[in-house]
Amino acid sequence: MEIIRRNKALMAEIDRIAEVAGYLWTKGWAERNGGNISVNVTHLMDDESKSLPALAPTRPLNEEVPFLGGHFFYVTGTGKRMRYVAQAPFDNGSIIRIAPDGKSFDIIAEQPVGPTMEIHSHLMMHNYLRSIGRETTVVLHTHPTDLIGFSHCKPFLNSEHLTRTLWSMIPEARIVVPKGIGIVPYAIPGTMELAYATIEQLAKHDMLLWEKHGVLAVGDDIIDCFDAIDTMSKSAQIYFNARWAGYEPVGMTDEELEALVPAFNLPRM
Ligand code: 2HA
Ligand code: ZN
Repeated sequence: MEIIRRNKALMAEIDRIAEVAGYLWTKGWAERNGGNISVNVTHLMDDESKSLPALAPTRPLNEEVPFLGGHFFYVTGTGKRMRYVAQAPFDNGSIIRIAPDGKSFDIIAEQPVGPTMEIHSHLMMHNYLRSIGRETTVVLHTHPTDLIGFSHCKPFLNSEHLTRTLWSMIPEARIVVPKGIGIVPYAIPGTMELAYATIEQLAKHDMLLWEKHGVLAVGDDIIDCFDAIDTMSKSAQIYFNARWAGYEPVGMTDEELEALVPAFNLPRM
């Protein structure tokens, strides 16, 4: 569709989403159709792209998203594989337009690819973040093996303990994820129960561990969201490698961790 392809700013963002989808696959975080991405692209839509006709019947939303009325999102498709999103983002995802009343959406480009099963929860997250005045554009969900591993160990199903452990493996972890990682108790994928529990945690954290399922990151930039998860995954690998080698890693001390706050002007959790 020419109208979309002519929009250079939008296509540049689609390219960055495809780049990250490729990383998710090569990292081993995206088995089969694991994971999903939604990005608010409203600021990148020109008048022509905004008024594209619907490609499929209007779909109702489970929950109203009044703060997203008239917004546009690129969303990965239901059942689609990240490795193919990387190659062909418009065969494996689509752009949707939220109705002005925030009660339904239309798929407008480029093909009628139905959005991820997590669309209702993604939109509720975007809506919640806007409702508290944040301009967050990205919700990235993926299945990093090492971080999911922590959620199978009871003591780590505690946000403070898990955050402290991951932060203390390398200084970058606290610098890149200053609000730490929140825990969302297990709930069936795609359900509103999972969506509500997720929103509760987004009040405090920009990265969440979905128990026995995956990780979710929100932010203003898709590459930054990937980098945040990648950094925490690196910490997880250092921790597990030490345990496999037979020792408990020493970890950075409280003083060492604390000194990062003024040095990098970090917000407190
Ligand atoms: O899209 O990862 O959480 C497949 C999933 C569901
Ligand atoms: Zn998932």
